[in-house]
Order: sequence, then structure tokens, then C-alpha cells
Amino acid sequence: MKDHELRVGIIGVGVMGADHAHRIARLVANARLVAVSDPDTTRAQAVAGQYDGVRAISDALDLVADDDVDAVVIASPGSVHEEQVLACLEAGKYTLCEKPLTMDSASSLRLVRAERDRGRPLVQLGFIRRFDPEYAQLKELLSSGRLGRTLLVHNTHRNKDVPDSFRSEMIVRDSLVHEVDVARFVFDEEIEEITVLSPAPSGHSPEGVVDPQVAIFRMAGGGIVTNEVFVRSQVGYEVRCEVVCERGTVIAGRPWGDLYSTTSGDTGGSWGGTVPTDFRARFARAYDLEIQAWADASRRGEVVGPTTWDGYAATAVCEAGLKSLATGAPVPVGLADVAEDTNYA
Ligand code: ISE
Repeated sequence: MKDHELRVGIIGVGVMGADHAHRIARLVANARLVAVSDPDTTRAQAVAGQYDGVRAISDALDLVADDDVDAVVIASPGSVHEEQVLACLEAGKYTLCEKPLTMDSASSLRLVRAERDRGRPLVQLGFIRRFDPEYAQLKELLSSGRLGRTLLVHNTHRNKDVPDSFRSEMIVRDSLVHEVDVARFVFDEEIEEITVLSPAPSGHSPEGVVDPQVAIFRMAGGGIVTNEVFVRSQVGYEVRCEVVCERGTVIAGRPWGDLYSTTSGDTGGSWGGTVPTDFRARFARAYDLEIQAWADASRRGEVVGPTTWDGYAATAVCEAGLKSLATGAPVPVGLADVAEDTNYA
């Protein structure tokens, strides 16, 4: 594979998959989009038709097995990831799997073990924040030790709006899951306990949906992470992370000058920044860097970035978070033995 372009197939061409299709077909060096698959075959054909030489393959598992596909991007719903990732592992193909890895910790752990049993890593998880230049700089600054020990993290995660079908559980599994990864990335520690609080909901939430939510993580070393997730903010995509250390603080994702206030329909304005409308705009550069890093690593025969273990740990935290969402009480997170599950030797 080293000497030629990486021939990539994409499973799932909804919003994220279609965005990746454009990126791989047009922007990423040394990679070529060769096939796409989607249960909605009209959608698959429409995406394939936009680029020369791209086939629409109706069955996702046929795409994985195809001899002309070297590596696979999985951008389908989390509920079908287990069988698709397993197929990629069995075919020995490098894979970028969007979050969540799977819908429950037992199936995520099965994938960690299946990959380990093959003796070498093949799967990178799509936790995008790690590839955002500001988050990467923030991490570098923390690692330099200049700010001292990390004590607290405050994450903000707001979407402009989501469909009514986006229920409380999806806010945990699809949105909060990013902040779970941020917390583990920033602290380099596991999350030991999660509490999900349910403030009075916004009038824009459908009946019975808890939006916004506030989640609190207790880290293994005793640090605390607070997270606001509000997916119907009416304003735009606002994602930031503030880290409080012994000798200073650092913020990633800060778009403002002095007083900062946004209102629905006013995403530019006098306060000195611009709120993007969605994650594709906010993290465009990060997605480019992520997919390029994945393609380069795959061509070298390596995996970089978040692993199946990171996917499993995040799924386990969200699973505990769903229990907490039901009661408001703290729920401990139990993980399998790290040494056992990440030892490729
Ligand atoms: C979506 O799946 C994403 O990954 C976005 O980053 C997140 O902000 C959104 O809430 C999710 O639905």
C-alpha cells in the first residue's frame, strides 16, 4: 500500500459521510475515494455521481470486502458499527470509525478485544477535537507543565438546532460523548464517575426531552469536569473548553473580544467573533487534518489518534451517564482491565 494512493470506501453518506467524501475526493493527498455505500441507495448514487470513478455499492459489507478498497471510513449510525468494524478487522483494513464506537460498552469491548486478538491496531476513532489546532495547542501547553497541575475543566457544547427525533439519550451518546473524550484527552486519565443533571428544559425542546443538560465527571485523579450540552440553543455551534490549572487557565474555542452575547439570528455582530452554524464549519480544518493523518498513517501501516480503547471508554461513560440521566444521581464508571485490553505484544 505504501507506494500508491490509499483507495478509500465510505460507509454511510449522510451529513458527515458526504462531507468526508468531498474531503477525500478533493482535499486529502495520496488518497482516492473509490466507493460509497448507504442503505439509501439513491443517496449513495448521488454522492458517487459527484466524483469520477466512484462506485455506489449497496451492501456495506461488500464494500469492506472489495479488493479495490484499501481502507474504510465508517460514518453510519452507531447501531450498525459493531458488525462493520468487525468486518474491517477481519479483512485487515485500516478504518476510521465515527463516534460512538457502538451503543453499549459490552459491544465496544468486544471490538477492543477483536482488534487486540488480531495482534495489531487497525482502527482510529473519530474524536475530532484532538485534531483541532486549538485543542492540540491547549494539550501541548498543559503537557509542558507551565501551568502546573490540571484541576478543573469546563466544556461548553451548543448546537443551533437538531430534529425533534434527537432525544435526551442522543444528547448523551452523540453530543456529550465528544466532551467525554476531551476530558480523558486533557487529563490523560479515565473518568471514574458521572452525574447528569436535568435543568428546566428550553421551550424549544420537544415534550419529555431534557435539553440543556449538565454533566459532571469525576476523574481518576480527583479532578472535576463540568459540561454544558445544549443542542437547541437557537444560535449556532459553540464549542469550547476552559482548563483551570494551579498556575493559570487556558481556553480553546473562544471567539469573542470583551462582552460576549449572541441572540438567535445574530451570529456575527459587534462582539468581535463569528459563531459557525454547525460542526462542519467549526471543525473543517480539524477534519482535514484528521483524515489526512489517518490516510498517511494507513499508508505507513500505522494507527494514529484515538483508539478503540478510547471509543470503549467513552461508550462506558455514556452508558453510566444514561443511568444518571434517569435519576440525577452520580453513577460510577467501571472499565475492563486496561493492561489486558491494550496489550498488543
Ligand atoms: C453530531 O453527531 C456531532 O458529532 C457534533 O459534533 C455534535 O455537536 C452534535 O451534537 C452531534 O449530533
